[in-house]
Amino acid sequence: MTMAADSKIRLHELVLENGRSASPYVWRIRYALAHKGLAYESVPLGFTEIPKAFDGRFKTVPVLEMGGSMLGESWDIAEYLDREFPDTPKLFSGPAELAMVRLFEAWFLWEVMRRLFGLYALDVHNAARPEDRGYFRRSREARLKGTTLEAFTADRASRLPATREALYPLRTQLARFPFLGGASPNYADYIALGGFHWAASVGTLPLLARDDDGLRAWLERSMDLYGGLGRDPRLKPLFE
Ligand SMILES: N[C@@H](CCC(=O)N[C@@H](CS)C(=O)NCC(=O)O)C(=O)O
Repeated sequence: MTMAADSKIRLHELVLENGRSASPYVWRIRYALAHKGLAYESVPLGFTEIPKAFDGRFKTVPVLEMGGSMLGESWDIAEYLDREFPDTPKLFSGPAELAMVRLFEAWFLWEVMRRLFGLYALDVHNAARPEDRGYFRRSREARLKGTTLEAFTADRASRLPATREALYPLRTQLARFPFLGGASPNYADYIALGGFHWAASVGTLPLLARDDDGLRAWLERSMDLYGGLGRDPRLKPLFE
């Protein structure tokens, strides 16, 4: 598509020491932009660069920049993209789909992302740019009421069975449909994929069992989407 120079899209992202974009929320928007066929320029930031980059206006990424304006919060960005580019494939066919995907997100955050943090909190620290590690440790250990990242994750392997079990609803859905969204991927797929991208970007403990065929087939299919957008030799194995 052609766009006026000032309507060029920039996506502010969070990168690790190896340069890989790792935020599950940024990945949602990477997939949302690909779904809509929108080209963009990536602006890589480390944890400690985020507050400075926006004069304190945004504390988290993704931040979408377009036509001189900035927008934070992945949900706001997704809805904005559907509004602003009505002639491109829709992320949400209507308010009912949007509401159901929000329910999916609430479930995924509570049941899956929380558990992934329990597995990978120290791995994120170790994979972050060296200059960001102190901030990451301080901010996350404060959330853990002073428990160190090392103590928090020391017994992490014992949490794998419950984490794998928490993914059961995904397997049920994927036994019926090729994607969580049905015949083709929707924003629920991008939310879940974001979580797996995060785990695979940092995780030194494989998340999934070797025989998890349902999730494996979906992940293969999903990583291939949009010209293999998710494929990256820097990814760590998700399967043991
Ligand atoms: N509700 C926000 C959450 C975004 C978020 O938490 N981003 C994280 C990266 S995964 C971040 O930018 N963290 C910065 C920090 O921890 O200082 C959204 O949906 O966009």
